[in-house]
Amino acid sequence: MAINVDSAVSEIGSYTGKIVTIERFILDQQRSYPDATGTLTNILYDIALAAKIIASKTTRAGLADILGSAGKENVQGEVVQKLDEYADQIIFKLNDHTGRLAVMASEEHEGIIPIPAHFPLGSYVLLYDPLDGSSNIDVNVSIGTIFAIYKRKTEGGRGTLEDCLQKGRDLIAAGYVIYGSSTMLVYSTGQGVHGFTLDPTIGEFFLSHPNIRIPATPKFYSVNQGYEQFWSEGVKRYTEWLQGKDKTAKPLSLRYIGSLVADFHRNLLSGGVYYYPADSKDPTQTTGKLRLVYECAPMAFLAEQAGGAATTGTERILDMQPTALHQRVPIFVGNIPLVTKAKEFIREFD
Ligand code: AHM
Ligand code: MG
Repeated sequence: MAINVDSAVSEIGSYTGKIVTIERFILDQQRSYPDATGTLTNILYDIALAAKIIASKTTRAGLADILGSAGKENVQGEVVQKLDEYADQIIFKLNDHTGRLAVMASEEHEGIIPIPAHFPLGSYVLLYDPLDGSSNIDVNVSIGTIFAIYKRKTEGGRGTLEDCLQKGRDLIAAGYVIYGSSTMLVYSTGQGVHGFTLDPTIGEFFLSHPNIRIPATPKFYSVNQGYEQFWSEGVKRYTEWLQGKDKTAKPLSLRYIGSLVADFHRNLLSGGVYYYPADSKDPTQTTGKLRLVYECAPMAFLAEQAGGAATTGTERILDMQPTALHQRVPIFVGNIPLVTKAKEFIREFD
């Protein structure tokens, strides 16, 4: 039987008539760096493979006997879901023995994760949030994996905490996987942001969203407005401005999933701002909820690469020097004018 190549190509989302798998794309990008050794390329492949394995598990979560809490709490005192542990282990196991990494750190572990002594060491550092938005797992809402890759700073021996606590502006690559109505991997190595959609029937990621730019006209603002009473005056007034209450700007629609990857992804493609501000809801934790190294820095890197911005309200996220692995910071991320406005309100009222 003759295969209609043209229709096969358009079906899998080629943008130039070429079939562009994630492998081909990453290799093409690598070729533009004559000194590249291929190590980063291979780390990205391993993450893509982890994404496929995690996707196959998450889409069957309701069927397999894996749904629900594992009955433990993580270092932040949150209930750990079984799928979190699974995703955490998959990413670790695919990367521990390759000789590409000096050290890893995961949102699910209190300290750094050393490379086991019997495996070789490499020069890169991998930080990851294996399954972000995990409270959404048992209600079938989109969740995601976030990753950040740095070059090690220390020389020789095993990687250290210092290697993991680097400024976001020194990221070599960052990205996320969204497990939604389809599975997508979105990443940047500092040459724009590119999105790949998984064809589950053949288990391959294809380039579907080359060179993503945040649309100039934003549509959405995304925040947990249930916590408004705990916000500062600046954040309250900023939110009213987003709602168009002062009549100087058109109102934006509110969309909030409660899953950072999904909220960020929607705003990346549609334009808008996501924020998780500092609040006074928990007096012991007044710096916002999201973690700098696992969540905010990689998303800030992607936002800037897509023509957007990210701030704590007073400081560019990518300029922040992390002081602890699980440090939390406020974040406002999205279209530059919306992020700038957040800083203005905070400067004036807080
Ligand atoms: P997690 O990493 O423990 O899943 O928590 C992070 C999640 C984000 O995905 C999401 O944006 C936020 O927590 C939602 O928090 P809230 O329920 O307070 O709005
Ligand atoms: Mg998270």
